[in-house]
Amino acid sequence: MTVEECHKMAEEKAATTAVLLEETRVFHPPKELAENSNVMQWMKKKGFTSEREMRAWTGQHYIEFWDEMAKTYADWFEPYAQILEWKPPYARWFVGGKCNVAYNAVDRHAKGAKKDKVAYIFVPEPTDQQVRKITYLDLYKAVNKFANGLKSLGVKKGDRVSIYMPMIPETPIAMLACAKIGAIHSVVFSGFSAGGLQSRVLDAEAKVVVTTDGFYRRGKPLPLKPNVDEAVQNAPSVEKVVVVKRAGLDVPMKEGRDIWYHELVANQPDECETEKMDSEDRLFILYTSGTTGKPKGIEHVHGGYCVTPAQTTHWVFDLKDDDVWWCTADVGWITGHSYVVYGPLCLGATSILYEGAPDYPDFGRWFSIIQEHKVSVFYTAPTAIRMFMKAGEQWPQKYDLSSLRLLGSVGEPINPEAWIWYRKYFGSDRCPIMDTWWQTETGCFVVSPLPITPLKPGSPTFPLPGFNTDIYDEDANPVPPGQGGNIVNPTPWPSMLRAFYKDPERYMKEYWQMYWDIRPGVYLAGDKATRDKDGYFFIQGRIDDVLKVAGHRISNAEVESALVSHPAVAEAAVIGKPDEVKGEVIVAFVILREGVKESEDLKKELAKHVRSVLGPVAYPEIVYFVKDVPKTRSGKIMRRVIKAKALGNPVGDISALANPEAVDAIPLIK
Ligand code: 6R9
Repeated sequence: MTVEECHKMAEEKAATTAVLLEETRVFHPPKELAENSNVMQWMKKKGFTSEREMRAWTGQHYIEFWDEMAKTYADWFEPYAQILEWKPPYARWFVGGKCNVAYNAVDRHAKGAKKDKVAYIFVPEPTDQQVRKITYLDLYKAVNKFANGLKSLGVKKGDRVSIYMPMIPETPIAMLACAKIGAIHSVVFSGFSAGGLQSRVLDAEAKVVVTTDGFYRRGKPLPLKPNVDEAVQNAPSVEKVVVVKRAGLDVPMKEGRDIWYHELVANQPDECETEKMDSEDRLFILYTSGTTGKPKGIEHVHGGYCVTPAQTTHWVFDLKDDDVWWCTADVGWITGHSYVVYGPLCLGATSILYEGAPDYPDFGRWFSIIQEHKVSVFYTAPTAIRMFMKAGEQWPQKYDLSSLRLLGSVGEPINPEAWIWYRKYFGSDRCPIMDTWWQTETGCFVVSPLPITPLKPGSPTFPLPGFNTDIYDEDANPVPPGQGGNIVNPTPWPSMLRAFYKDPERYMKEYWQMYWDIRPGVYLAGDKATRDKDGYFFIQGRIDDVLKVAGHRISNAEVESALVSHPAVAEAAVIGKPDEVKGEVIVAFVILREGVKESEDLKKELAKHVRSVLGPVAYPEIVYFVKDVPKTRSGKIMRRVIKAKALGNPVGDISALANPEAVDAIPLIK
């Protein structure tokens, strides 16, 4: 079948997942790759002859499985006394063990055979700037110097440090330095503006914020530090702001509070003792979007992070010693935490760290990096693939991509059309695609192929070893093939979230309440999915009001509250409109305050306002003025009904709404 035929076929298929379930194309991994894969070596050692049997056994014996993985992938200062203590909804793994993920990611390599191996190849955006190769020994020294610097500022074990930085080596260095001394990092994506940063700094009560003067985007140096100045104005916990000089911008430094990174580390020793952490000690907080406007601080721990990012990188992406790994995610999101920083470093791998956009100076940028640095395993998001599809296959065709052997996808469902294109033009119709389903909350891949799995386009295939991921109906029964239901994890795993920072009630309510009365301890992921007759998972999207815009997780409520913070706005409802490149774009329905005149300029102003409050990631592409929005009798905005009406789909029974007539006034969007 030609790609054009595939496109056409996929177009016809993309309409509903029901059609996806009829996917009959199966792509087998190259024999040699499967045979030599890391997972196959383990299976042989254990005597498993089939993948299905191995996945099932490791699910049933998950405690024994994770025990073996913890011993294989992590070094422990003191062994744990108990593998798991499970008191739903709280799990403690590797109880009594002492470890530190910075030791596993850096120290042990710098002191061993890998000390001169390159950990990061940093490719700066300005094409005239030199590529920087950072060895494990370089990384070790840099982390130690900054760890000592943080200590000199009074940062102690358990203190929170916010990191608001672009994709430069100092970002993982800052994270690892925190981990090393037992401080808890809270990375805030640099695409958030002052408002987004402020709410996260306030909630975390950060003692220190680490940032840069600016960063490069599409050839231009852009400022970042002013956002921090604005954000920390009313953040009494912040004692110091450390500024990395990156873009050569002239930024004001506040006497007594702000300090240059290079001055802070200049005279620090390059040795620093690694804190012996309890397995359950917090490693980081990462804020993510949920149903309400307030971002939730997901807490992760050292023990789990010493094990699963490395193990899943090793099994799913099959990293070998001579591989060059490139995960294009920003470190500000979970994918960057687990698969730019902790997973690959714990394995002692070589990774690309890239600062810029995929289309600058042109669409060949990523392909030229793959060619030049002989990237062998490449992991990105469907939105990037769709952008390249639109730009045309002439871009990948100009470059030698023969170094690639495995590809990956994450962040949202990958449509079969994009899957086929990715395989063909990145992967020469040869590289398997690992479509990994997971979340900020899970810390590592959960449903994903292995390099031995026969693939179906658009499916992340099966639960990984050590997981019992299932799809339940409302009564906690696994759904039959073809039927939709909730993705659940009925058993715990080492890198699961431990809590919401300072909000135990919400932790219980959002993830565990759903099945609590039937079976306590079933984790509700918040995604709908279905399985085909062969058991392949197909993800259908979120069950809650969470958007994925170009792979970035944003809640409808966050954007709505940003809109309502504008003096002209009385109320707002936000929905996601399907978009061929970004997956979804944000559409806002705004009710203006009495006396405010509607105008095109005001629409633009409101969109800009959201950008300044939350950041460019939350920019509404379309703004409509409406007189009313449909609500339940208890006053909850019915986004689902608005979306159905706006997209021209059936709205269902709306008779129980407080104001069914508001539905008629919702315009049909193009
Ligand atoms: C890793 C990450 C989590 C949500 C998740 C789901 C969606 C992620 C996916 C996918 C379909 C995949 N998602 N990977 N949907 N196929 N391979 O993206 O974490 O930002 O927390 O988002 O993303 O809806 O619930 P996070």
